[in-house]
Amino acid sequence: MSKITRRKALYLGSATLVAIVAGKTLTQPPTLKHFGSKKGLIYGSAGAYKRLSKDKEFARRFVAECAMLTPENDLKWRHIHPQPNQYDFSKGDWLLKLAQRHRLKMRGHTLVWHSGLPNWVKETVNSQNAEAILIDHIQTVAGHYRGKIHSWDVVNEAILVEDEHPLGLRKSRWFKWLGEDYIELAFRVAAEADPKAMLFYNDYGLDYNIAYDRKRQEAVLKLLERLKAKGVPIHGLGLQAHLSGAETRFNAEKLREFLADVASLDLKIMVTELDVSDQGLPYDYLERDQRVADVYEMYLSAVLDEPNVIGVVTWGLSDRYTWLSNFRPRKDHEPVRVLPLDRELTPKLAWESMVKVFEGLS
Ligand code: 9MR
Repeated sequence: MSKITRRKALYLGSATLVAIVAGKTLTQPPTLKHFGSKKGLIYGSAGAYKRLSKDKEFARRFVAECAMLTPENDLKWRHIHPQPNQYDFSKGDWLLKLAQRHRLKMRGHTLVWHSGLPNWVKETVNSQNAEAILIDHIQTVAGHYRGKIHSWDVVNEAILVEDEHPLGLRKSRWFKWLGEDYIELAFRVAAEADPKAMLFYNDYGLDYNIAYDRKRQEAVLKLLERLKAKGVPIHGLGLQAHLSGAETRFNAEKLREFLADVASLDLKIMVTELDVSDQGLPYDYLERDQRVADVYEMYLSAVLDEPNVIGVVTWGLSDRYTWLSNFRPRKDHEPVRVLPLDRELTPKLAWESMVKVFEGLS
């Protein structure tokens, strides 16, 4: 089959599925936003200013398909706080306007992270000034977007079991400067700066039934328990869910147990950065797309069983723009096929799998 014919076959597949699930009652365009909202879920994607502002076709599709936008990079320290006394909200504001114009909710990503720091932080921050600098950053950034953000990833990736801290904490710069308390501090300052935003702890490596992820789950759960016990204003856990099409060690029941433990702390849950790497999968792209789609379906059908899950955000919408092109490229140098839409913005089997799960058909 030629590439074009195969693409048409996929597209027709999607159209047929939509017709089946929608019957004659389809009054909205068949988008992930539409099918998500029927299940009471927010569907969204990460998007970067440098893509959404330049690629009009992509931006149009983005706002049609998504009910939520997570700025992929533009709110990170390096971008928004490039110099000690200089904040740059221009790109974040542009994304917020786009979101507001098309009624998308906006996530905030992220206020405290070991990565994405500008050089001045690495060069000038120390144990003496770290607290004041962190507070100023959170007050200024969360304050700037006060009332406009659905949920902030207040602290991102604070667990790293390899660092051998007894509680599994990452020995990041913030940890070295301020100890574990930097986490609690960040949530308290964010809550004051934007009392309406939901405040999330966000992390990766919580998905599979492997020793590494189990240890990470345990450390995250203990961290959440400590925060709740201290009355820290935290409202949810973000599961990044950077999955792998070649990884088979998945156990839906065990994942659900973890999510139920999180939910029992009175926390909401969101899938915040979902994608499925196709590294190690066959070249043939019907087969490849099927394997990737199966992982979307397997993962989401397990996660969405948990009633406290409120939304699903993919880390990009179309294979045209994904960090996995650089981070997990294929050995055969073929473009990666890891997101719901292909590079031409045509729905792939992964898109269909998401619809199936949203429709309760899986
Ligand atoms: O996708 C993001 C990529 O464009 C950036 O270069 C990178 C560094 O800032 O961050 C990527 O997004 C990460 C997210 O912020 C946190 N979780 C892991 C994501 C993928 O690395």
